[in-house]
Amino acid sequence: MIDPGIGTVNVNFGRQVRVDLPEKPDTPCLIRGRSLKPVCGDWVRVEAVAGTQDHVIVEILPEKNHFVRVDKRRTAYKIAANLDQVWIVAAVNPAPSRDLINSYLVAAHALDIQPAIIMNKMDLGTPDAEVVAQLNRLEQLGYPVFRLSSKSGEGMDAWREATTQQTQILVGQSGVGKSSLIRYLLPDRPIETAALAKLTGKGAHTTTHTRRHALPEGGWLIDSPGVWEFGIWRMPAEQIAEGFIEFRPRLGQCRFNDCSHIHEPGCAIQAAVKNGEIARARWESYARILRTSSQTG
Ligand SMILES: Nc1nc2c(ncn2[C@@H]2O[C@H](COP(=O)(O)OP(=O)(O)OP(=O)(O)O)[C@@H](O)[C@H]2O)c(=O)[nH]1
Ligand SMILES: [Mg+2]
Ligand SMILES: [Zn+2]
Repeated sequence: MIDPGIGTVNVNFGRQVRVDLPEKPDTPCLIRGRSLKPVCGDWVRVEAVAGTQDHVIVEILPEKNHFVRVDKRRTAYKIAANLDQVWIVAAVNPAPSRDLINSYLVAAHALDIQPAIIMNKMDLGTPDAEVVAQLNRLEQLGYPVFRLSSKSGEGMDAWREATTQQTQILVGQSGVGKSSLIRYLLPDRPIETAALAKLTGKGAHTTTHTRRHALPEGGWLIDSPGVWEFGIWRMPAEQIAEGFIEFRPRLGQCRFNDCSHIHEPGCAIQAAVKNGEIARARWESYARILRTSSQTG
């Protein structure tokens, strides 16, 4: 074996993995052993097999962080590694279910990856009043919110500028236009997108693999298959509360150490909701996410 070095995974097709190696971009590689499961963005050590053209991934190097998707049993699976930012993509249509964006925010904070929000398909009109109010609240809390249309081009220059120099993953339900956003920045790349199903208005899971795309001005965007309904994995109640960033300065100030901030007396969070310092809609969303997360399913 010869050592062509350390590379970064672009996409894992199962048997074949494509790796950006020094001097050898997007090299097809095999995996040594069944226990190695490299994902998009993983740093891997690759060896060339002597006397052949084959390359083999022999080791996954320690990761900085990773993003997950969650299956029906609410088990988390790693889908991409070594990220700087998560773009939570929602759209005017299909509209986000009411706790979807907050759930993604909780997930991003739990994984310690910086989140930002995209409302796509603004060419279709204004989102529902509740969604508009939610986006304004999130903006006030300091989250970047980009209102875009990859169809009309609205907002796309500002977004392009925000995407350079980092490794970013786009997540969000199927059909919100994640792949279309990437295609807008990379018009020459064959990136699959597809119309929403006529009957359901849902996306049809067009993107099948999590894949990394290099941007011309630096940085990488990772496209991922949409999830229709993203529940969060089972996590401790405190971690859900920490995913609501305006709760953080008040955590630890409740009368009871194990306060769930829902019904207990002497609760600093409920007090802040009563006096208007925390938006009631956010607290209600927290309560629903907490309840769903503790259900067994
Ligand atoms: N009107 C409008 N339609 C859009 C916009 N962006 C994407 N679409 C359409 O929405 C549909 C879904 O777009 P995709 O980019 O495939 O969505 P996706 O999020 O990648 O979906 P999955 O790969 O299934 O997760 C396609 O028909 C797109 O043409 C937009 O800004 N405005
Ligand atoms: Mg897609
Ligand atoms: Zn409390």
